[in-house]
Amino acid sequence: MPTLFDPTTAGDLRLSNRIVMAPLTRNRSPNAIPPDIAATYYAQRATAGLLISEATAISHQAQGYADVPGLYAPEQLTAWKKVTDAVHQAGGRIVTQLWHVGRVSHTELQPGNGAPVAPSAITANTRTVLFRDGVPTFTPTSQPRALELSELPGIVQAYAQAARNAVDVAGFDGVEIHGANGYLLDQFMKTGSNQRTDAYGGSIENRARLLLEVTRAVIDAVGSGRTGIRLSPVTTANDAFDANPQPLFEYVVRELAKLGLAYVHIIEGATGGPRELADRPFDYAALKKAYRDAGGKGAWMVNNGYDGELARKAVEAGADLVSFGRPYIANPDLVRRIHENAPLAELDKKTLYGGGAKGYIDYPTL
Ligand code: 8OZ
Repeated sequence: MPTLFDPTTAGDLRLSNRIVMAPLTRNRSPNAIPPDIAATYYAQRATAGLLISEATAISHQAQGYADVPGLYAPEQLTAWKKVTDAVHQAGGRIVTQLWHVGRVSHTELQPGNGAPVAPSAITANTRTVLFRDGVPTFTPTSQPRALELSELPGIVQAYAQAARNAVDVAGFDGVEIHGANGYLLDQFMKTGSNQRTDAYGGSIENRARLLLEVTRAVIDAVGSGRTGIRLSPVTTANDAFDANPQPLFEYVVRELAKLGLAYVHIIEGATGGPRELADRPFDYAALKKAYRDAGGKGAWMVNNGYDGELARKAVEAGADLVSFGRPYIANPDLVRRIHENAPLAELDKKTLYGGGAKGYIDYPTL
């Protein structure tokens, strides 16, 4: 029986253990360019089997928060290369998370101050982070406009180009498609945000179409062994809601199984909140079985609210990888702390979003 601390592989990625740093938005990238201290921040955490970068915009239109990084301009890629070099120097592996926020944005952040784009013109009941006098301020998202059918191929291509940029130029070991947390691809999949009547709305097959097209295009760009995906079947994040998530996500993972991904990353329950939701029941074992029965060979990564004990149990129950988000902020040596059953440091909420080195690269190791 493998343990959390045994090496493994996820597609083409060789990982020194099964503990993963989950993507964490930190809003420290003015002009969408990661700061120099991002190299220190990620390298400090390189003992994780795999680091997943903070969510990173695939285009200007894809951006929904102040000071989040991008993967579409040369200065951004040059800055990311410093990060990936530092992580590799420290013996780690790092993939980036490909992000299009869809309707979770604000006109202030959009090209030409236009409306954010979405499957349908339904405003999300959620807030984004803008800076007001340098202070991160939660602000309601703007009314979106529905994407034209003719715009969708361009969005698929933007994912593929960002993936190529990430691997070929910025030196990432791979990419994770952000299909979770109420952002664009999740908006298309779920009934609460998709009222389209074309080939991208209505049936499960239609609602899953954009996610699967993006996945195929990214695989064509960087290879299936370097491509992972993150899904959140029942999250409440960003007003996400689907009337019948079990058959939707079982269909999605059966289709993904045919594509040969490096890993499938599942947020169980409400992102950063309860793992079980009374009004949104979901059978994760059935989801994994649907993937394996359809021939899916990618690593199965579980997430949300794990501690060392729960993670050990998850691996015993057959999870291949366990990702930790918030615990990684204040515990750069989380692998060692879990291994030694050492106490975990608490993060400072005041320095979570925005700012500089404080609360970013100054959390000590044991
Ligand atoms: C917290 C704040 C802003 C963005 C996600 C990218 O939930 C995020 C995010 C999280 O996936």
